[in-house]
Parts: sequence; structure tokens; C-alpha cells
Amino acid sequence: MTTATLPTVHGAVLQTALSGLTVTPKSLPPWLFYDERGSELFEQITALPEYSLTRTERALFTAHADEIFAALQSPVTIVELGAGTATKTGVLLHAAAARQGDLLYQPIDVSASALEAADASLAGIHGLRIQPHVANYITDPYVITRQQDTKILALYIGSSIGNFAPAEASAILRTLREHLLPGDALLLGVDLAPGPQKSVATLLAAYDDAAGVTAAFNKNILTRLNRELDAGFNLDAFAHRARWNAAESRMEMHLESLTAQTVQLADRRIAFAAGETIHTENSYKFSTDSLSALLAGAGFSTTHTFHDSAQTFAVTLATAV
Ligand code: AVI
Repeated sequence: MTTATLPTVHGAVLQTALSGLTVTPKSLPPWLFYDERGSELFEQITALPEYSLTRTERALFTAHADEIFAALQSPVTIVELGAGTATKTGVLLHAAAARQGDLLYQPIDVSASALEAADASLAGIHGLRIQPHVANYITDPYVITRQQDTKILALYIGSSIGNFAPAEASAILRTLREHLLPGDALLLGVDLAPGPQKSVATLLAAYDDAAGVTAAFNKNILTRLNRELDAGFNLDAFAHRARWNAAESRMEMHLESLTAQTVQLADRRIAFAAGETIHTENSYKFSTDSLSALLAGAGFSTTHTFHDSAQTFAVTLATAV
């Protein structure tokens, strides 16, 4: 089968895989992780002892929700980019709904099934109305409904922004800013760079856990190519690698070819040298300064920053200027 005759549903995955694997260095984009199995594995990652991001962010929401909504000084309509199943968002939605009685929540996500799960899990929150929007907030236009006498609070949490290169991250925030009016707000959750209380070893363990869940998550990208494209990856011939790139302030995930090998992919044979890697993910880690600069460049001004005592994760409230 040639590229031109492939059904559309496989077209995007095939085009992406071919364009990433026929150049040097090889790479695959992280969105390929999130098929059904990959999404399940990511949920497992968020509960791992080594991966504290999700727990720390939830604890920050629990501790500071009231302060966040008090600082906004107005009822809000909440929008969430990449909401997924919205598991952590419930803490914020509970607090806002209790405060203002009636709350409109507009989760935006590429996965309709994740939004259905969000709808089911949030159904018990009194006064909450959910208006889901299935869209890829990076590539698709999206709409935000503005209610009278409320300001918009946009949520972009879970350090999702860290999976984008600085220019892409900035473009995502600028697009969001175009939907907002001065005085609207953004709550951004990001993982912080190593510092006095956060070692590189801690970070490496978070992306290479003892139970091997992150390794399975990384290798699932090859399982997906085997299943969807009939590719010929031997999973045992690749190893999960997690690396800290200090110059770029990012964790990187790679899949390293353990031998010299060739792999069939559609009508191509892809050659790997022993030790060559497929770069599958960047996870940028921020400092207070890099975060403020990113926000300022997109038209936001930081008003509050909340972090845990060990300064591993930050939740930043910023105003659209
Ligand atoms: C979704 N994203 C913020 C996660 C991260 O930490 O970059 C994805 C992940 N990759 C490996 N573990 C978790």
C-alpha cells in the first residue's frame, strides 16, 4: 500500500511516523502516546510514587482554591484546555460552584470519550453546568462562551504546556489570549526545574519508574505503529531511556535501538544503527523567571504563584493584560 492510497484514519499517523523516522535524528510526537492503552498507562503514571506532579498539583488546588477565586474578585466561567477526564479539576470546580452557586465549565479536549468520562465524574457538583467541546486546541479553532457578569478563568494544568517547545507553548498561550478580554485570567500548572530541594535524580526517576510503567508508556508508541500501520517493530529490540537535558531545561524520553536493525513501515524499510534513538517526548521544566517571561510574551501578567514547600511544582495565576 502506498501513502496516497491509505485510508484517512491511518493517514495522519502514517505521515507523522514516516516524516519522523526517515530523518536524522529520528523522532515521533508525543500525541502518538495517547491511544486507549497509552491513556490508561498515563493514568497509572500519575499515581506512581516517583511521579509527584499530579499529586502535588492537586494538593495545591486543595490548599489554595479559595484564595484563587477570592483573588479573581468576580464570578467566573471556567474553560479548560486539554481537560481529558478532568480528574483534578473537580477540586477547583467544587470550590467555584460553592462560592458562586452557578458555574459554567467548558472543557476542551480532542477525546470525546475523555469528555464523557469527565461529564460523568463531575455530575455530582451542585450548580455545575458542563459544556464540552471536542477539539484539538492546538490545531483546531475553538470557541469560548462568555456569560454576562462573569470573567473567564482558563485552566491549563498538569504541566501539559511542558510538552511543547517554547515557540509552540508561546503560540498556544497567545491563541488563548486572543479569546480573552483584559481582566480575564489563566491558571497554569507547571513542573519546576531542579533546584536546591529537587534533584535531577528525582526527575529521572519520575520518567523511569521502578515498576516500568513509563517504559511501557514510551514503548506503547511502537505497539501503536505495529497495530495501526502494520509496522514491524520488535519491542524487545528497543529500550526506554529518560534523559535530563540541562541546556534546554527539559526531560527527554527516547527509545533506543539495542542493535543495528531495519524495520518495515508501510512501503519503507527504516534503518537503525545500534544505540540510535527515536526521540519521543520533551517535558520542559520551568523557573519562576522563565514562566513569567513566557506568560508576559503571550499577554499575561503573573499575579500569584503557589508552590509546594520543596518547590517542585508551581500553579500560577495570571491576568490577561
Ligand atoms: C502529560 N505530560 C505533562 C506528562 C509529562 O510529565 O510530561 C507526560 C508524561 N511523560 C512521561 N511521564 C508522563
